[in-house]
Amino acid sequence: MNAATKLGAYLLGLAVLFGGALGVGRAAGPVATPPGDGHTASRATGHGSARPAGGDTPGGLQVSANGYTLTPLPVTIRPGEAADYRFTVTGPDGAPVTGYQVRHDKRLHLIVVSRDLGHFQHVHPVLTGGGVWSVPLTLPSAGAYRVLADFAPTGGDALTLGADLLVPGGHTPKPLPRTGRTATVGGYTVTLAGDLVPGRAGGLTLMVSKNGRPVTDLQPYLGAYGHLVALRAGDLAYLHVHPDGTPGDGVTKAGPGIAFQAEVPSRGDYRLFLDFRHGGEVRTAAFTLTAVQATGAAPETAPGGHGDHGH
Ligand SMILES: [Cu+2]
Repeated sequence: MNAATKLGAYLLGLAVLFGGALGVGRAAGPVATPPGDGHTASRATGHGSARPAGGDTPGGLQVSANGYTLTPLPVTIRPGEAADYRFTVTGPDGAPVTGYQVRHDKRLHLIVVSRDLGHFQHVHPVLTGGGVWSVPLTLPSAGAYRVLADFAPTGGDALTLGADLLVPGGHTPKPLPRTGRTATVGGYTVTLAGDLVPGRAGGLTLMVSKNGRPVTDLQPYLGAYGHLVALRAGDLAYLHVHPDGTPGDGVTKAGPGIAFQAEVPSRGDYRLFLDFRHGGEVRTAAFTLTAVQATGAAPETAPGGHGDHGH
């Protein structure tokens, strides 16, 4: 192969790669949901009481589930430049869905995350005519991203569908940040207490402080004092976590602790993103946490990996 031929083959390869990715949403029709095997304890909790998409399959892994398909509209996103990201959700009848339930203050929650889990955005697209969702999106760098749409059609169950989003250009993936229980963001320090135990709902509490003082006047955001998203490292399975209590219920305090119930389907590393609002601004604190088998459960080898797994 001479240089020109090689270059041509390379470009053709790129075209196939990117063309294929853009075509995924359109090409994928409704897929049959495989029956759950009844013993994988993956109760990924969505907003509300919904079961995850695809029975016991965690949410976010499929572009199509239960007859609903996430279809991104073609767009080329350049690093650092705002783009209008648009998509539809088609229903079992093949038409774009226009009726959605409001959950956590919104009809649809969109998570955009880089495949290496280094970049995270939680945005709320607006529903324009014809069932087309639209959101301005700026991504910092080239690479592979995952878009996760969390919604419940009117009269239907909540589900989370996921699609790839590829930003052309050179890209150096970063390793998963080390496990840890303290995160800092914008002058705030957030510490995490509690464990992720596969197959068992467990409490996680995130304590927010600023300049060494506990924050006790958190502001409600999306119907809670915090919004926690957990994504499994390796496949970005989406585990939306329930907040414990709601602002104004007479029991739930506005900080410094924000409590959640989380259940993960398997051992391994998860990246947790906490959105909280204070001083009129929403900030995101991120943690890497390893889900470990409960003491006394069937013995399993501790997962290998990076960072400190200690607690
Ligand atoms: Cu949201």
